[in-house]
Amino acid sequence: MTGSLLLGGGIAAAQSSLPSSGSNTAATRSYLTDDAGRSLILRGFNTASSAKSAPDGMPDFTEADLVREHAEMGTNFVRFLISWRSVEPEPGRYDQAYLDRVEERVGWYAERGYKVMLDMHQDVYSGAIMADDTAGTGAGPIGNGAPAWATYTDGLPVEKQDRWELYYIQPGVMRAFDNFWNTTGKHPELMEHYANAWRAVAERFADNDTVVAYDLMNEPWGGSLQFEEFEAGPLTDLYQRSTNAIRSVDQDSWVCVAPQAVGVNQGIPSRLGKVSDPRAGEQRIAYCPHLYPLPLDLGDGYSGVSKTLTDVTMRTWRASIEQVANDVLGGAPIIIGEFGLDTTLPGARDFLDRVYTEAREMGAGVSYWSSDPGTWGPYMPDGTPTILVETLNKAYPRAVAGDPVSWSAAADRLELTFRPDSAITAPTEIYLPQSGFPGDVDVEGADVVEWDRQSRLLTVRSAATGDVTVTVTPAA
Ligand code: IDC
Repeated sequence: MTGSLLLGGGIAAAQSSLPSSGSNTAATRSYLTDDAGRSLILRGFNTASSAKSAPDGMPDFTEADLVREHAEMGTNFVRFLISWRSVEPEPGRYDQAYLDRVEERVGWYAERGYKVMLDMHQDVYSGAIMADDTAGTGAGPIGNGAPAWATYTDGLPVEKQDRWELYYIQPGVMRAFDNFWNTTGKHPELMEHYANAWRAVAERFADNDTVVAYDLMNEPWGGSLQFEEFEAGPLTDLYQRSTNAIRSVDQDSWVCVAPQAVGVNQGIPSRLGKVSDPRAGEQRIAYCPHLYPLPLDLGDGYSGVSKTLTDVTMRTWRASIEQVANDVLGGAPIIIGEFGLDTTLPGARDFLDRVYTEAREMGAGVSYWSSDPGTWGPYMPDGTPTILVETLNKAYPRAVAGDPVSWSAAADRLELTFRPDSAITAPTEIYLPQSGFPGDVDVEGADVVEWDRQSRLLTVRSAATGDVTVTVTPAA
């Protein structure tokens, strides 16, 4: 069942409907920019799944946890989970105390130079939907996201399932989505509420330089509408309305759109429509898809047949993602909003390296799913690190004062080629981990502004007019 729902025929479908050249998509790379105009290379986590059903909507993640993450992995980015049920607990009433709590967490990130993307998360529509408890097993809420007042299952059944994803095709859940997208014609108000909830969030963070992006909806699901009917229809419509609502209060933050999750997360091409940004100046729409190759999600490792299938997924996924970012969204920057796996699976390290390599080549930001303790995360519940900590703690350029052309990193070497922009006065920032860069560093190709061994941040400047290549190695 899972296989046929998520992928059956998916790989073949993806290959047959890909643009045959595929190569027109590789050239354009664009980046979110900070207030100084620098291109941002974003690396971080989703924080956190624990927020989904917490009464106060906050993740089980302390400032001390952030201090540790920052020190041990050098992240500069977070996809921070928020939810519609917390923003708008009653129709038209926006909970400012909830937004205060979000803002407090954003402050922790701000203090350490991070950028934040707020993710309006949902899984299986809403925590207000319960699995039918006919077996008397105490079946509880099955998902999270929408407030109870916006949840209309019309009394249709929701039977208990073994995997959370399978709830998506239960009749009651399908109907809740059909009502949200107004496919039933009975609830035109729900999408309007959703867009207005975004306006309330954007109003709060419009002047906050740390919040750079709004991820409009986690893993959209169309109910009885699928693929083109859904993506080019109500999904694009919701994105446009939410973008317009955000722009009525916030001109500068990026708006992130994502495709239908099922199928597209596994490599099938998306049919999302164009979302236009009404702001003056350049468009600030970003594309934020997820990557979950099916074999890994089902618990196979990255080896043998599973690796072969995963590699096929990776190729079709990347081509599909770049095609939408470039051809549909007009050269939108890409952030991989989620990818993740059980780090104890065979080949997990290879898969992690593979994804970060792809992301680097694509010029894409990455938020790993997730920082929650456990075998998928960086730390176990008792605080012991998993392989993630070491695997993610690599050198990377964080903010580039010009156009990044390419970069690469090894344990004790960072190379960045970029075209300096003389209008940007802030320096280029490069993160260098303690492991490979314990002492002084040699820098070629640019002038060092500062090497701060405490924050592990190297800042450099170049007045060149063409491409420059900066090479950083530990001092001999
Ligand atoms: C998962 C959590 C799991 C929870 C489930 C449903 O890890 O504990 O029971 O959500 O809320 C996604 C989703 C993301 C998932 C993640 C891993 O966006 O919410 O978290 N995932 O399954 N899409 C594909 C994978």
